[in-house]
Amino acid sequence: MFGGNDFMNAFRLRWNQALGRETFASPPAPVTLREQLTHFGLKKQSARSVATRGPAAAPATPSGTICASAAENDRIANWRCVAFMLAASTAVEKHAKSRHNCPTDAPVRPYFIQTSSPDSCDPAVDLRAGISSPEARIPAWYLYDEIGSRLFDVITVLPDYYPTRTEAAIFARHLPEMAKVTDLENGSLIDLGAGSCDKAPGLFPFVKPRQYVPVDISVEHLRATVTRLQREHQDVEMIGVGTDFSNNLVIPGQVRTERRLFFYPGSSIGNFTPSEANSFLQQVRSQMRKDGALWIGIDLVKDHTTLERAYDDVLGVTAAFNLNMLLNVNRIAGTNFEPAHWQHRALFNADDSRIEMLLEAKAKTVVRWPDGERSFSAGERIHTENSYKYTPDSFRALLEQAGLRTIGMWTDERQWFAFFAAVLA
Ligand code: AVI
Repeated sequence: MFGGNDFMNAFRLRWNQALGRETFASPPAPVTLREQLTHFGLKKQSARSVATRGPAAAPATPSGTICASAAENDRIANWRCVAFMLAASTAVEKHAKSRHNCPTDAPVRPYFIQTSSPDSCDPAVDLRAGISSPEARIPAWYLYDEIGSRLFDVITVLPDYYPTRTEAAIFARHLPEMAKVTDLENGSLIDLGAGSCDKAPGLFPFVKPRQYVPVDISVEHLRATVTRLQREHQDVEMIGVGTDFSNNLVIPGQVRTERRLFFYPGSSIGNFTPSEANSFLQQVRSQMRKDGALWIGIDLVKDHTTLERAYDDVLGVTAAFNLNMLLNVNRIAGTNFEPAHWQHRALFNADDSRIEMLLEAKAKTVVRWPDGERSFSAGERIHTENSYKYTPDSFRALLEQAGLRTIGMWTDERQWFAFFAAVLA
């Protein structure tokens, strides 16, 4: 629950931001919830209404979301956020209490928390800088607009793209043993990058979580799926968390600290550089106690033809996925990329042990935006994604560097993919 300490810490943070202060000297004078709400210009609402619709006069906040970091530099928004958190914390506690006593036919509701804003900087500025750089690059997350996300779903079922299928086969075969080794029944299953939550519910019968915490960049991505899942699993408390965990993993105080199982499937850690992967693992470690564990999927090094075919499939879906990024960038950065002037490349860089996805200019081309341009000669490339491939030993070493100890590793017959279980070292 949004307990006293967590609440006070969050309150102090907001309080300091509202005052423009870095540190907090003494706690604010105690006042009643009603006084706080009136002071901040918020209408008094019922607990239920705050939990499901947000505060009546809050700043632009997605409905039903507990705001923990809107408008970082706007003092007024900060004051309102304080009030919102006060109201929301009361609502969440009342809601949780009422769940204990509620008649069995009452619907159980998940709740949702956005702990950081997905768009904290100006993406157009970053994108133009990356395109202008001598070694042009576009960050991989721009692959995932609406079309890109659908194309990625198709990629996961392509005959050439083996990781998703191979990971599923490892689960089908080894899940009971994995659950036995980790032994985290009745804990919190924290699903990092949950998306459409299509993998973690398959773990429920084995892991038997008390809480399910899907985490994604935006809580809005989770809302419909988690609401449906909650109906199907009424005994599991569900808390959807929106946060950009690639930079900063913040697990809110409502998530129980005991027996946390962090679940990071899909070999997405391969899209981080080794140093980003190290800091991500350290953050996971910092949110985990001795009784917790991490389950993480990685793609293993294998013959280069198989690797390159997985990222340059015969049907051209990955090529479309990569080229579509240019349309997304045009919308965000005001550029005039013409996808027909570019071709997809996917090459294995053995020195760095990674697949590099690139877009290569077919002929000399000039890309323009409102106050700038960049000329590309024929064959010049833009780097769009890395997908690192590990050996069992190199990944074990990466875990160790981050202070995590491997307690199990499961792989498929061809040793193409692996799932690691790790605990605090
Ligand atoms: C999301 N991630 C693990 C995929 C990968 O294999 O690196 C992204 C991807 N890019 C092209 N195909 C798949």
